[in-house]
Amino acid sequence: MDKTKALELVKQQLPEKRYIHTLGVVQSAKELAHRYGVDEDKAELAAIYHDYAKYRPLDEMEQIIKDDGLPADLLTANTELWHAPVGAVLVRREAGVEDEEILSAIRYHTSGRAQMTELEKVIYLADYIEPGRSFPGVDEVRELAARSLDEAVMKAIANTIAFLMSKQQTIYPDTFHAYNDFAMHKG
Ligand code: DGI
Ligand code: FE
Ligand code: FE
Ligand code: FE
Repeated sequence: MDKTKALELVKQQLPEKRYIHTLGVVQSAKELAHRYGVDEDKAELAAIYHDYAKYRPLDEMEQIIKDDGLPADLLTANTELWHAPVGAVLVRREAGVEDEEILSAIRYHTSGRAQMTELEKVIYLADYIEPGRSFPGVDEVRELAARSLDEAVMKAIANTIAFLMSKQQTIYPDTFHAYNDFAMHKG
């Protein structure tokens, strides 16, 4: 799959500002992949496609969750989570991506999960620290990202949980599972 074609496909799916965010995620993902010895071509493709489904109508995404055997608990979770697992389905179906490592990086880029692969960590983190992001705490995670992939992802997940709790939003179990996994294994 060549990257120019992938970018064209994604550009058709996204408004300008989300496409610019995607280009930022691509840049950060390539840098992180290089630094941490992750396949840079896979990181680039996963980054290009990570928000592919972000602007699909909710009723279409709900149907895909039901029809394609995605976890049923997504249906009662925050709908902001849906574009990640639905994106993995649609990137396979519409863009012909068959690489399971790339698809799982797309699938878990919003929630994280326990036992994240190195590619999943790179995409999760790149999405959080790409140059266009400016929320509180992002610079601290950028600094951590220069030293430790695990510490940076753990902080990003902790910040996300704290932010969601401050707004009294629900937190998807996989997000807690990701946090606990890093907290249990940190060195
Ligand atoms: O798609 P992006 O905006 O680039 O970023 P994203 O996919 O990481 O996150 C999308 C939204 O999902 C963001 O507003 C925060 C929210 N989110 C992330 N993890 C959880 C979550 N929402 C809930 N309810 N639970 C989570 O665990
Ligand atoms: Fe390189
Ligand atoms: Fe996303
Ligand atoms: Fe994103």
